[in-house]
Amino acid sequence: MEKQIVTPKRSLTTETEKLLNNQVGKEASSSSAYLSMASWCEKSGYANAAEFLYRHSDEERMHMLKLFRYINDAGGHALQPEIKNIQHEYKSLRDVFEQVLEHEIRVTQSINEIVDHCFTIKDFATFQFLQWYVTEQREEETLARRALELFDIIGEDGVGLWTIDQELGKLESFVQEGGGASQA
Ligand code: OFO
Repeated sequence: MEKQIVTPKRSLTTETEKLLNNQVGKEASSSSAYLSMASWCEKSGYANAAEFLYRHSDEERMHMLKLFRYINDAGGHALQPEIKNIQHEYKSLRDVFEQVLEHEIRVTQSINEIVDHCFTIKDFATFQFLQWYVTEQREEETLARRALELFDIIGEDGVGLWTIDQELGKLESFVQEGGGASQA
């Protein structure tokens, strides 16, 4: 009997597809968490912190969509994630930014695991695609760390919180202009 040759329809493995969809969920929940934080900051009178987090919520949605489109382009099936357990109340402005930093560190670890997986199985196309996220995470962690440092540098007493809120409004341009230590 003649041997049948099966041509694979895609190089994306099921395992990689699952990991990428899982990351879609993480980016979507980042977007939702930052939106919720933005709302809390806005109603608490921290207008600049709110704007910062509204922008970041949009950015996270863009991160999600970039992955989403990649999965389908690579022959997989991108799945709309379900977002649950959104926190609506925060102890303080500092609590918000502590959570942002913890969140970004978890996302970096998750990206690193997928990058490692892709390298191991020699999926170099996805490995290369993910380099954008590697760079992005480094920037996002720097930004979150700088935000948190403001609380220690300025102090929260008196007009401290008001000043911190003002400085949060300038932080992105400061980091983009090379104020972050990650620019080495
Ligand atoms: Fe998508 O970078 Fe933050 O989480």
